[in-house]
Amino acid sequence: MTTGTLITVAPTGAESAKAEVPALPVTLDELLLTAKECEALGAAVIHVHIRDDDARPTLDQGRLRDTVAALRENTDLIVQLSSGGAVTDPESARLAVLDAAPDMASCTMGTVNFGDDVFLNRWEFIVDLHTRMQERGVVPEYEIFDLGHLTALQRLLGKYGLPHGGHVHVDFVMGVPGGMPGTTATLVAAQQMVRDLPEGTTFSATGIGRSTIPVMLASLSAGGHLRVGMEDTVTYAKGRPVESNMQLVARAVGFAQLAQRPPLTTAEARTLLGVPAAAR
Ligand code: KMH
Ligand code: ZN
Repeated sequence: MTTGTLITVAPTGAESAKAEVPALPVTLDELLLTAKECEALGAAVIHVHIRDDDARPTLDQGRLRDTVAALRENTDLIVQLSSGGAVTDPESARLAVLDAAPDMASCTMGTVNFGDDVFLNRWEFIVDLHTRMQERGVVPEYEIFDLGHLTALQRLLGKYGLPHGGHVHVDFVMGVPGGMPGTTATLVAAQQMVRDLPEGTTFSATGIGRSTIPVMLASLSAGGHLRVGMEDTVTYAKGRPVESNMQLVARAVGFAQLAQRPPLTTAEARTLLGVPAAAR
């Protein structure tokens, strides 16, 4: 593979508590600072979950719109809103995320046990999300927590057609307790299954917790791209909490450069993913 590396930063997530992880960006100001610094380091996409005034996960429409606008104003990053939210969010609020008109949104391809919880993604809900994104010109990133989710994606695309922009991009979220493990063998199995998807399909990978580094190395060597951030890991090394999202992006950039697959610019990432240039 000669292509560069698409680096996505997922800075916040919905699972960690600010009280336990003080470095987590939860306010709009904290998010913007993180976004600007991660872009300067080499990130091209930001996967966004937002929090309320009490730092709890929210899908509040006004906040989502303000966040999209502020990220567009202050960065050239591709803005990808999470439609996954928190495990407690209702389907209606998750679909309404699209009303904030992001460049991209996540679309999880099936239900998965999520630690002690269940991350519910019914087939009809997935179809709704996919077809609404097609209608509104939002580019999906298909989140794959288990190998069967790739089979579901093949079925979705066969029945309902390609996403907006025509390019298919998936993200392997590996190492969730209840999903596929964050191992090289599993990443290779997932990569093999990507071959059954439309030609040119690209993949990123992220490993939760201690699978972060093995998954990053496996993905780079398999021609995949990277997602990193405090949504996925809050430990940098054994006994060392992550200091910032920038620390994780900087490490990913270093690995990508060592692999001679340097970070894609935001413009290159837009071309790869079929996301139109930002309207400024
Ligand atoms: N917070 C998880 C329950 C996504 O962003 O689309 C779901 C998640 C996936 O993070
Ligand atoms: Zn997420």
